[in-house]
Amino acid sequence: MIAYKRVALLLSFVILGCTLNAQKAFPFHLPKEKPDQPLSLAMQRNYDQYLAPRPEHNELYSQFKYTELKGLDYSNGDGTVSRRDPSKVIFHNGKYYVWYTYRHTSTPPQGAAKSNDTIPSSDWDLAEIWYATSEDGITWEEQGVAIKRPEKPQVGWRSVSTTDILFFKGKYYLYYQGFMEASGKRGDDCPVAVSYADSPDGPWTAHNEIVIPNGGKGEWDQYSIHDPYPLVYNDKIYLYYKSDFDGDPKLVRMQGLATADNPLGPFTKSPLNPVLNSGHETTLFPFKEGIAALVIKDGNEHFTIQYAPDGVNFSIAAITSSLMPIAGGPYIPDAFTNTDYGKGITWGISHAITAGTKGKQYSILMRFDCDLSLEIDDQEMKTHSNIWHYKPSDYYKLGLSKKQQQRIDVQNKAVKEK
Ligand code: AAL
Repeated sequence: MIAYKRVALLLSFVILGCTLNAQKAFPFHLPKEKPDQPLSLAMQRNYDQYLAPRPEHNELYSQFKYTELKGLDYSNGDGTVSRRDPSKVIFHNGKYYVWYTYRHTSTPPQGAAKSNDTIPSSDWDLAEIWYATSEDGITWEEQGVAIKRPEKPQVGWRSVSTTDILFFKGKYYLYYQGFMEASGKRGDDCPVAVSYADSPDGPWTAHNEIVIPNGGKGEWDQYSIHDPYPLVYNDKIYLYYKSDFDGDPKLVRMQGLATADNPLGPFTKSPLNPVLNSGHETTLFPFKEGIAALVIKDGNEHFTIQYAPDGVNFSIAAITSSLMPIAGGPYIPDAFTNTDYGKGITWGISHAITAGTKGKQYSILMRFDCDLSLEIDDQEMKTHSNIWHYKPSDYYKLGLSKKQQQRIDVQNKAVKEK
């Protein structure tokens, strides 16, 4: 009998041992590597999807800080001068260069119905591509026009906007949206055109041909090819772009990829397009062996930082808690070097389209700083919990609409009558 009890006791210890071992609790000190134990989906993701288990060590996590630019005049905010959709920043001959949509019109935007040859329909209608240079990235000297609107019926005769720069085999290329009618008349419909030059100061020669055509009938990008964004990657030009589609009733924005061996094309669109299911203006940069993307304001994955080891298949690599740069044009030292190990970014130029007041809409350029770089470790940019200290007034700014208040009144009435 005693022997039987001893065996039973021993057995129960063995079983207890096994279960305790199988169920050992997650350790207090967060393991740097994925621990070899059963993990919840969230904890598997924390090790498999993000570049480090803590944001502080995640090279693709960062705060964004903003600085007002000096040197650019906005005509006392009367809405007749606007600068928006900046390109990537390049460094040449001791100076930084940035290109952008420049609108100087007799009136602020008046909408498609009121637009004509001199009255703009939108903030990027009747626009040109201008550029500015800077010694420090904060004080900028406007140099003037780079791309004028070509004669009708050339692509872009109505407006040229939303440009980005490529340096390839000793030549400079500016890609831009070329409008053949006032934006908003049908949609924000346009293809992409390109101009080239031997120097970032021009003169620029228009290619006068569409290089990124709209998609075929019924395709996601049949109407708009926006925010052309070229990088040199895998010995090719990787040009990312945004399109607006669905429109049932609200537009969906996603991003696609087109690649080419020659900057003037032909470009081949990826059969997997769209390659980003969210975002608006395009902002991407080489990172490690792949491509990283700032995915802003639209879609299920808005306001995330994403990474594709192959430049095509993106996943969320970080979720940032601060205001991400809108239409960010970063300074990317290895944007055009065909690097096989991208170093990342620390600053750039972005825009705010909310600079004006009602009926006087205009946009301004601003500087953003961050630490999405393998070459610096700015832990101030890596903090995450302390920036949520909004004032009550910040919350109340996001107040309920009349319609929402009425719904709540109905709900309250229904609860009382139950
Ligand atoms: C921007 C960009 C494109 C659109 C319009 C001007 O945010 O996506 O450039 O056409 O809005």
